[in-house]
Amino acid sequence: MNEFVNMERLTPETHHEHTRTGRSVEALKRAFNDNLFYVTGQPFAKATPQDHYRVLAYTIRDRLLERFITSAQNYKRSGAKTVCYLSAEFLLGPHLGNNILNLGLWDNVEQAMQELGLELDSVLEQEAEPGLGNGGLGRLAACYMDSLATLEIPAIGYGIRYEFGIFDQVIQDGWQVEVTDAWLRNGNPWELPRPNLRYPVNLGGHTELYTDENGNQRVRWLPEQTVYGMAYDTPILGYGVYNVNLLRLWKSEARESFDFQAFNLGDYYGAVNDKVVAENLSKVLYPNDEPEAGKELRLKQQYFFVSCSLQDMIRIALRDVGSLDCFPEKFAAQLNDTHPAIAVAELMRLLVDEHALAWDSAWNITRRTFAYTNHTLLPEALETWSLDLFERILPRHLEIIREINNQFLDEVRMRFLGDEQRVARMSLIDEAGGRRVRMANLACVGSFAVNGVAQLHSELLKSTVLRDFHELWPEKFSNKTNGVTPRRTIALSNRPLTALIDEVVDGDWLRNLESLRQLEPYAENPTFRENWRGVKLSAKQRLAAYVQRVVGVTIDPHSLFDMQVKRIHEYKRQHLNVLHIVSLYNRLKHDPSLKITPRTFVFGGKAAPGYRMAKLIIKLINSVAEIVNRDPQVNQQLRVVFVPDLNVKTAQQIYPAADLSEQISTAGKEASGTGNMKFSMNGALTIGTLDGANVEIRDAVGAENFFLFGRTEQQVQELVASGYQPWSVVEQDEELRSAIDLINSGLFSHGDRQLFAPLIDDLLQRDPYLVCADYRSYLDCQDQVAVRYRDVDSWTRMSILNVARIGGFSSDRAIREYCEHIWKAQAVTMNLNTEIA
Ligand code: NBG
Repeated sequence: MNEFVNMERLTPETHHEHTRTGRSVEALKRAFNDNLFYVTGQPFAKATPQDHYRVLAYTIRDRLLERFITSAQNYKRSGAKTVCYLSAEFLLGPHLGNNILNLGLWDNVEQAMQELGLELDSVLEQEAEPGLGNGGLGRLAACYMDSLATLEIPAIGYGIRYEFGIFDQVIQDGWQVEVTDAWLRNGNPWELPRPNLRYPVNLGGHTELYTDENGNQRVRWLPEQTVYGMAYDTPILGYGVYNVNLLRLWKSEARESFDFQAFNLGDYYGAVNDKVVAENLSKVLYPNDEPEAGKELRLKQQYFFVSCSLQDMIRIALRDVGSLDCFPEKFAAQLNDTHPAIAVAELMRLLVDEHALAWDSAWNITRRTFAYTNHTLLPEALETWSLDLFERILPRHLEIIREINNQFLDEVRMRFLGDEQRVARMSLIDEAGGRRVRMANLACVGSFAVNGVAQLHSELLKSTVLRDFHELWPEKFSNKTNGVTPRRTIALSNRPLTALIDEVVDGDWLRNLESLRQLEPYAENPTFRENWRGVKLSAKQRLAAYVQRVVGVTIDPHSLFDMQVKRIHEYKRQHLNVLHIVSLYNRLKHDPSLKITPRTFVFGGKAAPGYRMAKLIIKLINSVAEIVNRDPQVNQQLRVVFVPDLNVKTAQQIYPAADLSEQISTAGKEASGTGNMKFSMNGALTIGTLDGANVEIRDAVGAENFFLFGRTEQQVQELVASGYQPWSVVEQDEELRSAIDLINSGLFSHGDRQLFAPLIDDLLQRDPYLVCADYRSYLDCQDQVAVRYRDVDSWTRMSILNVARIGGFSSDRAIREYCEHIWKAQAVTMNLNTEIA
């Protein structure tokens, strides 16, 4: 008999009386008390809120583990293909609420807590989130893990267990101050350390030729240093299904706590030092948008996690299949941006040097294993490594890349006779000037599929940065528009909205988000609209209370909540938003009787620590906020707040409260955006440019339910090509000029006229992101927003329609497309009673 068939018998969780895994309120209470005693070693009366969190986390984890183990066994037995998502970032957000939701235990846990005299929300509040990502890219990886599990696709997420995630942001005197994120301080109940899963990772040194026992010429790498990667596993439970997938993160370690030989030789400090150096590798997440300096550690990090992951995959393949020939049938490995692109060379090295495959067979396997997602068109964000650095850290990989490059460039030469410029552009090594390894080129050459993350972005990839590759291999390219998980975006963040949707939408809409279409007719139902507004108002009241507590500013939940929440970056144009605020301030000051639609502007987002302009934008927002909020002549109609420390947890408070979502990047710069989807799913209307996924969101919700402004990507190109002169735009627009003058006057900077000069001068002289050029169109559009908001019913109608039509932006849809077109991966369905094939 199949030992995995009868899960009814295997699974004690179906028995209410079973404390360790039972699902009833009684069983949960008993388990909680049990764990409180045995895990924290404390009597109930002495437990702190943090203890309550930890104990509930273990209680819930107990209810995942059997599913976790059974899933792994079933996946193995089924022989199904496994998706490996290689990503330097996974921005997971707190686990506890998500796991309770996905287990279908919300009501029972809530009641159990209540009966124990605790409040579930306060317990959830205690969790320190794993901030192992910068923003959209890392959060996307987490949404995709959620969808893979929910769609029952066997998958492993591979990444780095950073000891310090993205820094915590504190605002002092209006400036961003970075504080280290010690998320592991209180331990992490969700991870299972796997001391038996450790892989060596070599760094530095040199290579040498040798002849093996069969008389073949081989290469040996004699590294300068070897560190070890140890696995830490986190179970990723699907929503409403039995499947639990695996997130495997690597922590770097020295071989031994002490190098005993050095110890015996008396070099005590040298021995400890090796340990320190090895452990540094997974110490801290790099904030993106950083200037080039000091990135040696970053290259080592990338190689470290990729090498551990590929060694792990090879171990699994040899264990399950017994050979590496079928590696591409066993695994589809997705490269999340170029951060793991070194995998192409590393898999070649492992296959050729370590497993003695012939070069051609190894290359055949490699090219059929990887697929690459590009996440940006910004030239400064395309990764390259100086040849010197690369050779110093990864001498063997440079040899391999040169060999791949030789064969590849021959292919190019044969296809495009005599086109040596093309050969130079496509080379994996940029031979001009600085001599650098181009990671995007390596990813394209080593992958069977390349995709962008929104239609416009994928088109621009083909016509700009990856044009040559598209001309060579058009069949490799496709689009996979991003998506976000409705479980966290709606169900966890916005329970009142979830309950209201539940009342009228049939079926399991959280698993089939297109069902939200059923909401459309309710846009015409006055009672439903009233309830819809009630839900929005309650979210705004919650946020207002949060802002009062955290920022100390009072905001009016009846005003229009106008929000821009995302990383701070010039291309995202938070400063365009600020120019609108300053213009409204000007209007109100010049006409004291003027009545505008009262607005609360909410900003949130981190700036890279080394990105001076972005940090100055934060200071500007806070400086404008200080004056506006204090001025009694305007502050009944205008308020500005900067919510500090945007992360997954704080974002969950913010999205539900938005009336208006600012998606105002310069057309052609935002690859996709995912915040745009999160706001829209929570009933906010979008003001946006035709950029990234905005284009598709507008198509989906209807142009009449979207506030469009600004130049198109084409018009941006044309304006730049024709010699854009920002100051001449400013000269011709009096309102823009007054806004800029007001900032220059020192009003917002206690009379200091120099403070914002770098920002203003850049706007007047270069304005690389066309803030001035789009200002007029933006302001006119904002005036329309103000008018439309006053028509309460029509606004509510638009809001309902936005949610009704946003179903296509679920990450389930995106993952289905990846599975079907790229990964060729299929579900392994499990349920309590049926047999699996
Ligand atoms: C970001 C883009 C966003 C996009 C996310 C997820 C990087 C390199 N890119 O527009 O800027 O939504 O990726 O695809 O972080």
